Amino acid sequence: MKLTVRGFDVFKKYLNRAAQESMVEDLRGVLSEAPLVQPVTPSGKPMSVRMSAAGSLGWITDRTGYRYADRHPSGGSWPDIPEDILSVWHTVTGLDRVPDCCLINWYGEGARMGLHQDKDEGDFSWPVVSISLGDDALFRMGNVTRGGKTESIWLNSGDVVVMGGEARLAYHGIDRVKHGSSPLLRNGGRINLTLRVVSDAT
Ligand code: MD3
Ligand code: FE
Repeated sequence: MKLTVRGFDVFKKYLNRAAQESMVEDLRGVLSEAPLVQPVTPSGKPMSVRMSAAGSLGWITDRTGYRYADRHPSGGSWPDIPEDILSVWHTVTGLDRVPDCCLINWYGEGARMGLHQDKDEGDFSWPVVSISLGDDALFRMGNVTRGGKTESIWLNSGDVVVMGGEARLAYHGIDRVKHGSSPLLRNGGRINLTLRVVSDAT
């Protein structure tokens, strides 16, 4: 089932339970090579979300700023993006181009992500694809400028969202996660994957 909310295409339950489980298995492999880290914003504030990445680039933040980097903060290169994740990207976007980054956001109890825009990529004409796994999350969508009315929807395990066109630069965030609402991850929590084209180079 696909619905469109403010230019965001939401595919409810795009992945069935078996597909979600095998994706989580693949991610365990990725995270054993590139462990989750608790990022710190340039202001020195630790984020409540823990992060890692797969692909040629990962998004990182520390005291010196936000950026895409070709290495994990501990120095190793990022693992490849698993095939089943790439396949979701190609199918929902219809693009041949491979994403540069699969950012992995992990939400434990109480984690959230404030309203922000994603502006560290080189070309905003490429869409961003999000895959939700695990606990239910309240996703808030705003406007391309700060302020104004926002709209919220629940994202459940297996949902896929495509942000393209106008929606690509809209403010968005995660207000809360219902800890323990999904049986997918043994100890609860939520994983969100975002697939992005970062560099313009072809
Ligand atoms: C709208 N992640 O990693 S996914 C992020 O659930 C991020 O972890 C949230 O925002 C999460 O930057 C929301 C949905 C999403 C992802 C990227 C977007 C919405 C977006 C990029 C542009 C516009
Ligand atoms: Fe974002």
